[in-house]
Amino acid sequence: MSNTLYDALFGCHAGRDAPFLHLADGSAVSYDAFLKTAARFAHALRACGVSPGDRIAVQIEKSPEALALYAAAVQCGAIFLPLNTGYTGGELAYFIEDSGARLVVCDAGRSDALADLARAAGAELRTLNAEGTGTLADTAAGQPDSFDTTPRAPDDLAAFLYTSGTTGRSKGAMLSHDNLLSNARALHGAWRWSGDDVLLHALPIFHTHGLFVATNLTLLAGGAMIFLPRFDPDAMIAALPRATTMMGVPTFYTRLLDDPRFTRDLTAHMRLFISGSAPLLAETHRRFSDRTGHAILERYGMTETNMNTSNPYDGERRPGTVGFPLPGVELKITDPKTDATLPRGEVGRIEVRGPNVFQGYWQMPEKTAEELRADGFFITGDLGRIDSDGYVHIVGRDKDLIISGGYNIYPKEIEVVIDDQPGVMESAVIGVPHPDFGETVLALIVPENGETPDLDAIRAALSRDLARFKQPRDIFVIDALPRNTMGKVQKKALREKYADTFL
Ligand code: MCA
Ligand code: AMP
Repeated sequence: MSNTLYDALFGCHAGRDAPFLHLADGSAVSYDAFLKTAARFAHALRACGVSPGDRIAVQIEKSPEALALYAAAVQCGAIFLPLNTGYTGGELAYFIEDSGARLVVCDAGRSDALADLARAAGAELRTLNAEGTGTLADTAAGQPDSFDTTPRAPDDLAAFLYTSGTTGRSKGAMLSHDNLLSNARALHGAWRWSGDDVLLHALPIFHTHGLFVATNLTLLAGGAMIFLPRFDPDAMIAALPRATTMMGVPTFYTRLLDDPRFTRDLTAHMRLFISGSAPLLAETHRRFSDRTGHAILERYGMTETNMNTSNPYDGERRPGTVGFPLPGVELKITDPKTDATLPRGEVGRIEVRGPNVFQGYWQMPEKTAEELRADGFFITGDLGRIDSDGYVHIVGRDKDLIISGGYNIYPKEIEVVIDDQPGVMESAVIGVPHPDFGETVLALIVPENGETPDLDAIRAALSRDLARFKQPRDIFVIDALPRNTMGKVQKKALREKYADTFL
């Protein structure tokens, strides 16, 4: 039997000398070398006690070895669980425990902090550093460079990606081999990816965008990536002449446009620029076209579904829209009250169905049933409409979500920490426009009667408990939160009132 994802993305490149990764120091990693590293890691995973179906929770810096660990997990039938490098110990504890991870892989700098946590959860702990060193690499070093690929069917699970929820409790989205492969295939055709493409890759590899959209697509097409550790304008400008394509969140594009070195000449040879993970302002789209002559291709996806829609490769890439459903993906707009499908032009809930839609939330059947209908349609939590030409517009969100620089933040998680502080009666956390991050986090606090909350202490508590990107950019103390007749906090009114705070 075959291994659905491994065979299509990795195994097919065995023995190929062509470059897969171009690194910042000018060196390259060939497909063959990459697959041999992956095979050694697959043996190392087995040596750590990882069996097919086990979860591997991974919080490590971006590196070729980190990517090889993903390949190794797929090859030995394990479930890969990548985690944001910014998460604190408290945040990690939940993911490790909830997923029942068999193995935790972290940077050596964090292993002391995570040792007790891993032990308590019954998981093994190994390290893998940005330079490719660490205890997992040590175990891998002596292993054979080929591995008997573990058979995996299309419906077997390949990855868990945690997404935060409105209640503040993260949910593990279960993605199957076929969820990932079918989506890579859809994008391959839609974006005309080829073995000649060289993708400028500066995204983190712990999310769908950098790991699945960018990497799986490159692997499927047999192309290469310029693999930068993070977004850095100097490195981007230096690498662009060797790239044919680039993917990024809108912040990448606004930052590049702010750089006078980012010119028409520098980008003239490029085949395609793609944006996603957050709304790309129509104004940014137009500024980009004016500067470079390229129309950014905007697409729309989610952790639970991979990519759903894309502007066309040929034809008009319409600013402010996310284009058409990808091949194999059905999309409809429904009435939130009646669930009925709405006609073109009307705003409602965006629902999607297709082979890309996940298998449910890990050990949360009720949550799964709330969002994934029995007929296979997934309620995205986004609000949108389809225009008369069929382009999908995202007009807002049905979920209380903030997207800052492409990272998702659920206000509840922050409100819970703030509400726990002395002197605080209640709080509301909202997203407001920000010139660099698109949206940023603002906290509004109502004090207990006659009290003056200590804002420094609140900031300290937030930075202890939550990743930096979730921490409010500012905190305001106000008299009361606006509420509707049902007593519900009117966040829309707050968002309007504070909209100009950072502009
Ligand atoms: C870093 N910081 C942030 C963010 N990133 N704060 C808020 N939002 C962020 N996104 C913190 C840093 O820790 C730092 O804290 C301070 O803000 C300023 O850092 P800066 O140097 O400006 O940031 P950066 O390191 O340059 O990072 C910004 C970034 C990065 C390049 C936009 O966040 C990024 O790569 N974002 C991509 C996220 C992504 O891949 N999303 C895809 C999710 P301090 O000042 O304390 O040092 S997948 C998805 O959404 C779906 C499926 C989809 O459709 O793709
Ligand atoms: P995540 O939970 O990280 O998977 O983020 C998914 C959410 O990001 C979607 O539900 C949308 O709200 C948002 N998103 C992704 N791509 C776009 C886009 N092109 N335009 C607007 N919102 C987007």
